[in-house]
Amino acid sequence: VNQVGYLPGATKVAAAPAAPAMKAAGFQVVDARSGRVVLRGRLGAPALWAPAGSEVRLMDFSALTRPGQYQIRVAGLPDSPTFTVAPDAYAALNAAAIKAFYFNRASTPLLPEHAGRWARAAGHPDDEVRVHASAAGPGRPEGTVIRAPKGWYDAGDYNKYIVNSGITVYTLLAAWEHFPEVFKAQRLNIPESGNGLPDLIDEVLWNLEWMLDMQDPADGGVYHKLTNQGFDGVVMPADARGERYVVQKSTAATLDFAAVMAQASRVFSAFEAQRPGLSQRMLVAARRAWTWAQQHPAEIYRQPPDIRTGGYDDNQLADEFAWSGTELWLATGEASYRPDLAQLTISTPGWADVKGLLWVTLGAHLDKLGENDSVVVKARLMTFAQEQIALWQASAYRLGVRPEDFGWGSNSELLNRALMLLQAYRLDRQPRLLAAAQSLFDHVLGRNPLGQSYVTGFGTHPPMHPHHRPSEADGVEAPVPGFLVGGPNPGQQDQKGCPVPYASKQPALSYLDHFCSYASNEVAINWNAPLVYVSAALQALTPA
Ligand code: G3I
Ligand code: 9MR
Ligand code: CA
Repeated sequence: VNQVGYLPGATKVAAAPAAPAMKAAGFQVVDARSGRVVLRGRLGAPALWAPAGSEVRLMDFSALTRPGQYQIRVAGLPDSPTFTVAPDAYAALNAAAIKAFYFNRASTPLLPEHAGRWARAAGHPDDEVRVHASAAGPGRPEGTVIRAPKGWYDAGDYNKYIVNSGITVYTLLAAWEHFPEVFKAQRLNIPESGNGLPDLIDEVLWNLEWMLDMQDPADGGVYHKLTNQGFDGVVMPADARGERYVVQKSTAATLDFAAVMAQASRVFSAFEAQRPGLSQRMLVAARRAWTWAQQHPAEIYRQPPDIRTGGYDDNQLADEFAWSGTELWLATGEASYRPDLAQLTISTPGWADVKGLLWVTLGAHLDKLGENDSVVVKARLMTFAQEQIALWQASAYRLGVRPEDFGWGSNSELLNRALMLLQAYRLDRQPRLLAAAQSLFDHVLGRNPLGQSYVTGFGTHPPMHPHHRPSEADGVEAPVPGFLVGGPNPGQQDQKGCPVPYASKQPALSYLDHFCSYASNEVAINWNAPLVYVSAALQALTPA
């Protein structure tokens, strides 16, 4: 089951292993307190789910709508974890998923009044960052000292990368733009709470301020990353004191920057009173970045020999051009930025493939498009969703993912698919679009063959040992809460360095809740962002 729970009006599906000894034909939903049976149903026929290599039987208990605490009972199996049905089932999860970004802030102490058990000293002031040889230019020769404080640590490591900051900031601001009612009154207890901006916007601003400093004022190009030479040991941020560098201006980073600055200028135009001039400054930054990219269309990131941290290297840039062009077109109304929509395809977004994001933006701004463009946008989003629906219907787990869809960060792949299905649902309220998105969300919260919640601090069986340096080094037993871990990854690239083996080679079972497992159990900002989006969207869109 989804161990966090269900909204009363949601489609509710549980899964049981089709163990050969299990002869049960029916299941019961029992009230967890009284033990009373509140619903009976029939188990589906056993069916093979290829990603796990085993058979599963489904139970649909959508008829259960009364708020409460429940378990599912099937003769011959242990009772399911206790789960909740409640009208605010995802409110705490959504808040924690945003607060996780606060917990990954660079350049500031986390005070006990905001961070509780996870309070820590400041790390990485990033007020003395050196320009790496790969980034040297006439205005800023090698070794020039610049400032680029704030931002979020990318993941379980302490570096800051522009490429995946792009999709992260985009997704969080899209959540705000699409579902403001979820965030307006939300109190996250961060240092800025109560300052007149919504907390989500304050949190995103922490990273946007860093991003603005990553643009070379001389030419508008944007550094690919701000990093140490190698990954740190398992120490707290304050104890990680390696020299910091900005490395190579890249076309991908510059275009991702242009896209989110254009989007942010649109969002911050509503907050002119609180942050005078910021929206305009962002738009200027976006335009300058775009211009640099036109002049440097193929600056592919190549890791210099003395730099060994994350690459985020991507050599397909048509998607970055089209996405940033779309955001600038909408922000300025200038047709010169406009991509040729008819030529563009759609896919599940990820840090290296961002074309899905332009369809998300256009789908949310149909009012600004002409009739022909509107038709194209709706067709792309609906066709993509129908393909997902076909997979979902054919899947034994009611989960439209195939074995090959499990890779590094698979949980975010699932949630980004849900995000795309939700765009279709926003255009056309077909219940199955919502049900398919719910299924993908359920998977990361426990409706999976390992019975594993993949979000720290949530569910009855959450990750306890994520590859997150602060969680490992802080001496607190519970990891920092609200983080989505990468999830099952048959690549198992970390196996050599792990003292314990993975339980299985099957794609959906290739998960290890051990600190060693950076390939299945790390956290990352671009993985948490769709958790924020989807939990907010389900909360906002599910009929009562
Ligand atoms: O693009 C190919 C695809 O064509 C192929 O079919 C598929 C089959 O495995 O692989 C795809 O490439 C994968 C690539 O991600 C693109 O998604 C690689 O196998 C996979 O190893 C690679 O993983 C990336 C990983 O870094 C290693 O480079 C993850 O996406 C990325 O999220 C992760 O990011 C790291 C940062 O470098 C450092 N900070 C932590 C962060 C999270 O672990
Ligand atoms: O700890 C690193 C993690 O944050 C990265 O995502 C990962 C992939 O680039 O690499 C981890 O560092 C490992 C390195 O790549 C190989 N040696 C072991 C390191 C983990 O302790
Ligand atoms: Ca790309």
